[in-house]
Amino acid sequence: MDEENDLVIRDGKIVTPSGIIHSDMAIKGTTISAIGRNLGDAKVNISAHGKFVMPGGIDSHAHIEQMSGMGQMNADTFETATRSAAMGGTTSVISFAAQATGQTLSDTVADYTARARRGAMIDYAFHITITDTSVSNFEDDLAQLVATGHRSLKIFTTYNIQLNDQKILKILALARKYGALVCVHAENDAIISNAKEQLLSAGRKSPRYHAQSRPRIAEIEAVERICQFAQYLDQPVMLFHISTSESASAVKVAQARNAPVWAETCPHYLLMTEDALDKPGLEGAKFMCSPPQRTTVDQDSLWQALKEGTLALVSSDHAPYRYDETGKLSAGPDAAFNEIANGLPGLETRLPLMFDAMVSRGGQGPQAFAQITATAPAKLYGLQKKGALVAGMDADIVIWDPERKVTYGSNDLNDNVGYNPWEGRTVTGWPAHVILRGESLVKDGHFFGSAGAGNWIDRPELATKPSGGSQQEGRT
Ligand code: DUC
Ligand code: ZN
Ligand code: ZN
Repeated sequence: MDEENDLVIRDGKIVTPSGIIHSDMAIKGTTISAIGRNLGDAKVNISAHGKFVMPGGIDSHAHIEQMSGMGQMNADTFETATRSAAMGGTTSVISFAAQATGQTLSDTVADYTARARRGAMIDYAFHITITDTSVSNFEDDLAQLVATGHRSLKIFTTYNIQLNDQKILKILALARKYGALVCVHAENDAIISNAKEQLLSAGRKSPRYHAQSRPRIAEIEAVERICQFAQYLDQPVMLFHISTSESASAVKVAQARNAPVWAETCPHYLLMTEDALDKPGLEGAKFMCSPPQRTTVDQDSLWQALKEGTLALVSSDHAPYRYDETGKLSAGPDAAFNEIANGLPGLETRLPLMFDAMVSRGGQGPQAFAQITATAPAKLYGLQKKGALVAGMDADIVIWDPERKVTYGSNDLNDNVGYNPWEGRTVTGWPAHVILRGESLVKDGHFFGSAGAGNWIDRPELATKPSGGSQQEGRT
């Protein structure tokens, strides 16, 4: 006789890749064992009547317990960041193992592994951020790390950790050789330096000038260049945080000619404009990120690009700094925009914002939401047992209450940031019950996680290969 189920979620609208099924879902141990009716008894039964049963969110771009490009430690530990993520319905995160200058890649990954093992409450993987290719054992370390399941790298074209074109090509070639995806922060550094210099010499230093200091053309140029590099070497890349209409078009054009490129955007580009920076005093610093928020025209283009699949997914780019002297105001109350850390918290708000915009107001439906917040990131980054509600997959599940309305307050998140950039915004739809590998992590606002309970996610291979137009995989 069949063993009893550990958990059955009954009578929910189960959002699967092949459709929405009004049914029950059984979990044995850490795994989804069946979807259907008459699944038998269970040790625990949960009613999901009137609710959506969704895959746990996967946030594939978050900065945790990490130094910024400007050399500042961010505000969250793995413990605070992953608690916050879980409270917002996210059960897996890919953060960064960021190489310090002179540090070997193996030491880098060992460092971040130790931090995550201590604190992480949800499952995690790392993008290895490469900033210094001159360190000892570079290629052997890289080969070894990729072979042991670290299947994504991250590089910058700007900040003091940028790689020049020659080094970028070298990394793309190595990634191709060993089988990793390369994620890119793509903005042209020379254009930014030029714009910054002009603004500062004219005395324009308040946060609102941050947007002008990173002109849209800086992003467009670098995105186009990286698309060409990806095609030249036939090496898949993921273009991070697309903010402009023209960059989205450049990605679309590159995909049409079969360049192996994917791209993502973030809620703050879809739902904020550069007006967010234009506040009294330094208040605008709370919203400063790079690339900066743009215009409503860009927002429309990004939404369209998401619908078409040009943009494959939405991540948070969680980059947490407190609005005090430990974070945004570390250069004092008269800081110029170029002395203020870039980034805003987003792990906890990404899913409710996207559910509200796509499902409650946008008419795109829960399947499209699950695709861009869980299924696509799992596929593109090789998280083989995550991102879809199918028998055999990890039981990472969120029961969404589509009716619950929440208005964000000034300091109501569970991270260590101390402000909510979405203060005053009302969202409809809320992650009522969050389950990680069969165990309740959050229920009705109560948190049951524990530090160190998150597992590192091995990625034995990427779902996509660097040739033959297979980059279409993961699109809607
Ligand atoms: N920009 C980055 O490049 N990284 C973190 C946050 C940000 O705004
Ligand atoms: Zn970035
Ligand atoms: Zn980032």
